[in-house]
Amino acid sequence: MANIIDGKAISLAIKDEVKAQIPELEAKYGRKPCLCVIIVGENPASQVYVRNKVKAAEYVGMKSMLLRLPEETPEADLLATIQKLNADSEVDGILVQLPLPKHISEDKVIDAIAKEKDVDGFHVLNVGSLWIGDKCIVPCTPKGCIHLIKSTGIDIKGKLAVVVGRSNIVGKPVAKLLLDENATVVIAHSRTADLKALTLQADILVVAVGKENVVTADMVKPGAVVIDVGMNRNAEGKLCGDVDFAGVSEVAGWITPVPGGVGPMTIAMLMKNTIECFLLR
Ligand code: BQF
Repeated sequence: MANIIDGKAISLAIKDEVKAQIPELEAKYGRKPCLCVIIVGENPASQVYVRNKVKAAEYVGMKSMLLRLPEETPEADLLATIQKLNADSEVDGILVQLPLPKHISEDKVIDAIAKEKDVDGFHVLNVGSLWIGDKCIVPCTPKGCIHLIKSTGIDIKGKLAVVVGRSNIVGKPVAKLLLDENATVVIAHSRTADLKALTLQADILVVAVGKENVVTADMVKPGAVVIDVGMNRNAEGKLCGDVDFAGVSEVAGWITPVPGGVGPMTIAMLMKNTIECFLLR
């Protein structure tokens, strides 16, 4: 039976660290860090996510702003809002909740954010810096995944890490971070010829596809560390990941649950990134 990696507890410890830092930062710089979250439209999942982010900011004692814009907001208006926040010396971090309505270009919007206020680390210049190996803002979810893997005490160096999924938000950056830890990294995806043959060799398996039961017990090497980034609703409407938790937890050495695994770590890393952005300015 696998050890369960308690993302909720680990994220709480990180948030408490940040919470302890805020009064020191305020004493030193005369103001608190401030995170601004923008949501466009009424996507119910996005509503929950932005609420989690604002709640966490309140918990750690930083300033936060939530801007709600209607679904029909023209792209130009959103870009103008971002320009204003870029120029606002009180704002340290700007986050635009994704996905955006179809008439708005996510790339254009993300790249309009001043790169030193890009708390998500999605700006093209931050992505470039990440891949070159320069200092940068590291995307929250990948950063949280590495934190969870390290929490097991296993040594990442030299291990075979298989990442399933190749999104710009999780798959690609988490692969780069694993490479930085000297893992041997394979990225698998929907066109991978024999997924099971790869995953069976993985010492570390990160699954970020966005589909239920992509990884089952027969696909996992005994003792492996399994990080489930998925956030799906199953037939009964319950939250579930991309990994068959019941089955895989019989085989894996370590596994993250959903909920209570990677999700809370994403939020904790956002708090850390906001502090980093504050210190950049
Ligand atoms: C938990 C996200 C898919 C697409 C866009 C805690 C969150 C989720 C779960 C959360 C996510 C997922 C976020 C739990 C933010 C993580 O207790 O398990 C927190 O708020 N997340 C997002 O902003 O955009 C997404 C998943």
